[in-house]
Amino acid sequence: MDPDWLVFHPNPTRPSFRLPAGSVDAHCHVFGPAAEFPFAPERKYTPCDASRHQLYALRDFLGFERNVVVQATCHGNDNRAMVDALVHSGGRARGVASVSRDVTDAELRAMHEAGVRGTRFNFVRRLVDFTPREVLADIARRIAPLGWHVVIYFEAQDLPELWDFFTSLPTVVVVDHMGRPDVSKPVDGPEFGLFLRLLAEHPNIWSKVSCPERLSKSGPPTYDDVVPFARKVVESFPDRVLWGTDWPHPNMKSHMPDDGLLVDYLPRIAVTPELQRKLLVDNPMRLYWAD
Ligand code: 0GY
Repeated sequence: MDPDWLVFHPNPTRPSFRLPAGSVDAHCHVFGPAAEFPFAPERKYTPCDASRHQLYALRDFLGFERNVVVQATCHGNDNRAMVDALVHSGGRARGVASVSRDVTDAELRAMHEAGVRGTRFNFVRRLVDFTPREVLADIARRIAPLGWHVVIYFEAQDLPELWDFFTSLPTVVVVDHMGRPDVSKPVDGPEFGLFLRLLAEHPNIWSKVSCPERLSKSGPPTYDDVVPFARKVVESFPDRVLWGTDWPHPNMKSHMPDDGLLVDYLPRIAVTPELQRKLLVDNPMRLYWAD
């Protein structure tokens, strides 16, 4: 089973930006190892193995203290690799799962005990098959009593159609990667304006300002065209933003980012120590380590 996308950067640069003490990498993944945790038959891509050992070595190298491990579509609703990473983290990792409507309360409770604090709904068509909204609404209703939130991943052009569903969710809602804006459009234009309005009008909606490497058209190493978008979100909603490396960068086909340089991108989008502390420490701690 050969991977069909690039392998993560083998020896990232040591960042020059010193992360605030207690920083959380709030969007990253573990994949396999496939021999132990097989990939889902319905997956749309096959990643390379990216183990918890490798993830935690990167955490220490970059200067993070904690991780939020997000279930990716290549593992479907089989959360075992992610949960295994949480239970071997010494309490330094929390997780976001992907579950089906028939998950039992006992299974949800066991995941909560392991450190899961959210479930992810993916609307990116190249990544998943369609799930009816009423199924997702049912899942949201089931996880809400645990205090979990919903992570949503979608593309900017689909926001108008998804708006009513997103704003009807009963939990905190975290948008992955700023709703994937088309950064060749203006930051003060109507498309990104709609996304900003989503957050302005709904105080339960948060945004990750991660993944310049996915959104950029100007490219590495500085991803200049994404900076104004992320900076705008950080400065408009400083108490509702999160950031993560997205290691090991699934599905990247154009280039593989240097994770150290991604850390060096941070002070360009969160330009004061206070904004950096909120983005990297206070906000993820409030959402994932409240207890
Ligand atoms: C990401 C982005 C991607 C993949 C997934 O669940 C996934 O497979 O989210 C992507 O291909 O854009 O956040 O990891």
